[in-house]
Amino acid sequence: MDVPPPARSLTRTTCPYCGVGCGVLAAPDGTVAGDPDHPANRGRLCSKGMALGETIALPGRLLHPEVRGKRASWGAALDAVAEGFRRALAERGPGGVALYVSGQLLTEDYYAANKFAKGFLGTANIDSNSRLCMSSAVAAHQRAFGEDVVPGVYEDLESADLLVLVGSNLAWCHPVLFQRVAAAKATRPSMRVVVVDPRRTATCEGADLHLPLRPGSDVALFGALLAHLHAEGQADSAWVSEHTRGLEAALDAARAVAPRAAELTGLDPADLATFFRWFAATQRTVTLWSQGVNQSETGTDKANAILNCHLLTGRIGKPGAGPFSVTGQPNAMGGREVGALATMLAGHLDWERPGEAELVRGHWRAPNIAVAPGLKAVDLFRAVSAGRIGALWVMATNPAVSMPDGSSVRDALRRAPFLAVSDCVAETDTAEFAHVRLPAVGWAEKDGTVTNSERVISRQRAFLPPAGEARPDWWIVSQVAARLGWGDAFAWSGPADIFREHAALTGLGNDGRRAFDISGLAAMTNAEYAAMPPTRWPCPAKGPARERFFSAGGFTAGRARFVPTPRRGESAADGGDGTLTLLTGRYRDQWHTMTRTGGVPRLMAHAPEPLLAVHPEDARGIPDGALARVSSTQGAAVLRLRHDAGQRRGTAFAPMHWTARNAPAARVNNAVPPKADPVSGQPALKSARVALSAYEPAWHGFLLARADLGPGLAPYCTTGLAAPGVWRHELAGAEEPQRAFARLIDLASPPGDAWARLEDAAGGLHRGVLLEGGRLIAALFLGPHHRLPPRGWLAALIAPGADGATPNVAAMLAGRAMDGPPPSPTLCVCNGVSEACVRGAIEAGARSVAAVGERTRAGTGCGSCRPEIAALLACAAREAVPA
Ligand SMILES: Nc1nc2c(c(=O)[nH]1)N[C@H]1C(S)=C(S)[C@@H](COP(=O)(O)OP(=O)(O)OC[C@H]3O[C@@H](n4cnc5c(=O)[nH]c(N)nc54)[C@H](O)[C@@H]3O)O[C@H]1N2
Ligand SMILES: Nc1nc2c(c(=O)[nH]1)N[C@H]1C(S)=C(S)[C@@H](COP(=O)(O)OP(=O)(O)OC[C@H]3O[C@@H](n4cnc5c(=O)[nH]c(N)nc54)[C@H](O)[C@@H]3O)O[C@H]1N2
Ligand code: SF4
Ligand SMILES: [Mo]
Repeated sequence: MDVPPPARSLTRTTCPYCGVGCGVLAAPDGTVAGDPDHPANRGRLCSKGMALGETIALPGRLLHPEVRGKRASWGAALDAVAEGFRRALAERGPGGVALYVSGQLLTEDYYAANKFAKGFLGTANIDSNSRLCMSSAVAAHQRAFGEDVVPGVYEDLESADLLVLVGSNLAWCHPVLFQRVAAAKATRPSMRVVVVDPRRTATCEGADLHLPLRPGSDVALFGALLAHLHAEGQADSAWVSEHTRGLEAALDAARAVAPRAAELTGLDPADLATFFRWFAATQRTVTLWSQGVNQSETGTDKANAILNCHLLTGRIGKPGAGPFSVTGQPNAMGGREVGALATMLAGHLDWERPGEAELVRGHWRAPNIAVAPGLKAVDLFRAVSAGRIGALWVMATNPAVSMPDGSSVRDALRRAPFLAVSDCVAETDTAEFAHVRLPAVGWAEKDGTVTNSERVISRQRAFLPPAGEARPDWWIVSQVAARLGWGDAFAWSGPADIFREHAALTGLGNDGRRAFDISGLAAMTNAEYAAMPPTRWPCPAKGPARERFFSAGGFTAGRARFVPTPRRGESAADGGDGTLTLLTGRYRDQWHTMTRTGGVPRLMAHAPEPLLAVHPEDARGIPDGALARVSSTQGAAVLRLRHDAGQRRGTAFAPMHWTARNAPAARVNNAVPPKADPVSGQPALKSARVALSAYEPAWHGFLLARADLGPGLAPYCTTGLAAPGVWRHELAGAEEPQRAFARLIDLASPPGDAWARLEDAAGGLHRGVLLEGGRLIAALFLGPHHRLPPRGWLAALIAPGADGATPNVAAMLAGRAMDGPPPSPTLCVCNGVSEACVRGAIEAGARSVAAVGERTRAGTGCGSCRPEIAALLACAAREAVPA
């Protein structure tokens, strides 16, 4: 294996978080900056990207292989994985083994895993967390175009006159793209932005229209739009007749829903009319969509309903016009390219097209190529649960948290006869069940490529040596393959070898028939690969390269297809039956299951605890800040309730991020049933029907300490960093408060440590602070009410290294800061500016985001918080206008 020499100067690499794919300049000391030359971000980074340096040296890395909980050599661990698979193959055949992989693998890792499974294990039971993420978009592209292709590029979002964002919280989930859009709109105010989302998100700030539709009603909305566009004579008839088929059937289905559009979507008919008018009148229209579309029982139809509108108007693959599915993970696109989903082959080749499986078999010299699709994620874990999978290998994903029906998935993992987990972090909810743990290199150590949402392939380059004994994922796969007797086919000396093999595959039998063709990169030398600049596909060995697809037809299927999207069983939202629709999703500063972002104190400051947002009138009398339970037929979760007038009536929103490590009661996927879209198999992660009730513990409390005391302190327990070196546990429990207080004091300190206490047993009030050498080192507050003294100033006192005078114990126990402003959540994590401080600046006369920035520095760093500052300004402006 070639190991690149450690970097001495700045390394050009790519952010490992979202699918925007920002270029990063990284220094060996871990300092990062946006790469001014990268086409995706031109120097920008969001809050998560800016904090990458702080994730590099996080504790908790998996540093060496482990077999059954014990440290093992690489040889022993690889032998154990090979043996696990050998045995399962012998007992059950190729259908009895499986891999579950991830859009966070590099293309080279992904290619290796797919080749191993489909070519050599002989099974297509390799699915990816992209099933939970992109599979509805993939299926819709395939149905419409005959191939999974995103036709446009990011510049189209900037040059559009109308940008429609559907089920996308771009401001938080693709922040740099959102900033590009905001900048374009600022220089060209005639550009319009419409947001289609049941809740009012940060993305709505500055939008011209927000359509808070009923969850799941996107098919009706875009069906009605199709009928409207046709009726208004907006069809590009010549283009449609030359390049498409199936319009009449799609129109029939659309006309059936159109008259009921307002009723079905629950939207104001005037807003609907405005949207339809704008869409009809604007040639340069981009419709961008994300998980509010894909993660639905009608996800594929939703996406096709959007594609239909673009096909009818011929607005596709043109500057400023086209449908645009944005990818979530850094390499969601790369995974689709290598075909590492159970329903794909490799290199956009397909079992269904005659001869293509044979091409792949030949290229791989595969003895035993899979002949048909394998199990999709939900079915895969069901099969594990039913004992039909003898060996499972999970790479770079945390299904115990991220899959719906969380408790069944954990049961399945527990029951698997053999489970290998490759991760860079030691203790994940999934790794808990592993027989073998394999340490993978982390972001700063990885070397390979990723493809972003606009088909740009970028290099991730290592700038640090591997931590401990960690190894690249492709290498781990190749070593297991070698032990199973397939070493020749996996004898790569580095990622460049794999990339060339992958690139060559995309040219086989292609001749312009498939859009995905990077055969022009197959002859790259190692040096060229090392220096490869961001490169958009296609890059065919023969024939023209191009920016966009399909403006002049040329669909992989010959003609594009209008897919009829009749209304089928969308959930009856709006709480008519007393239940709410649980929309789950993301927070601005957290990445999925928090294995990296959760370790950075300033990224925890924006949302220290998971919140359940509901409209105040749906709160069932439960006060803001109290604990609430949501329960479905599947299971339940407990979160802190947040009244939010921006939440559509009949819906609730909860983040997907918290885990058994940091908030066991708040794992929302315990309440999400494993229902899936019938076409794509993508789970409906945004439409659980839940009942809301008060969660009434005997006591509420918090504990601040210089150690993580674990997630088991109380039935409700969240854990997070409140300041560097200070852990904050939010607690609630059923036992008698005095007992709980004594128990927690014992847990939090060595016996004999003297806590200063203030207790009122009759009132259920118990407070204690622990000092060491005049410095505060822990605080425990319990009370009968969820309203407890603020934590921020206590956390600041506990922080190791924080200087300051000996604190006033009486004031601390009284829960009073001696001086200083009341604490409030941190809005701007770059400059540590609180929401209260921003409000203060607005009260003092700041009237724009820039003016707030001048006074407070908020919003002058990465800019991720600007939408929230704008929201506070808008709110203040509304309050200032007399009713
Ligand atoms: N900060 C942060 N950024 C991320 C990630 C992260 O973990 N954290 N993850 C990345 C990944 S992998 C992904 S896939 C993307 C996801 O990016 P997004 O899809 O933008 O994020 P979500 O919050 O999952 O959901 C988007 C919105 O869908 C809305 N929605 C729910 N149901 C419906 C519906 O029926 N119709 C419509 N129109 N809208 C609906 C929700 O209210 C929510 O605001 O983010 C990527 N970026
Ligand atoms: N309720 C609900 N559930 C959801 C969603 C939702 O919106 N709502 N969204 C879904 C979507 S879109 C997604 S993409 C998934 C994401 O869900 P997951 O993929 O389960 O979440 P991550 O925390 O990103 O898990 C990645 C794991 O890989 C590890 N890792 C990082 N880099 C590497 C590497 O290079 N090699 C290896 N071997 N390991 C690595 C990390 O430490 C981490 O443990 O969640 C899905 N689940
Ligand atoms: S927008 Fe943020 S998370 Fe996404 S790639 Fe860029 S810096 Fe990374
Ligand atoms: Mo995703």
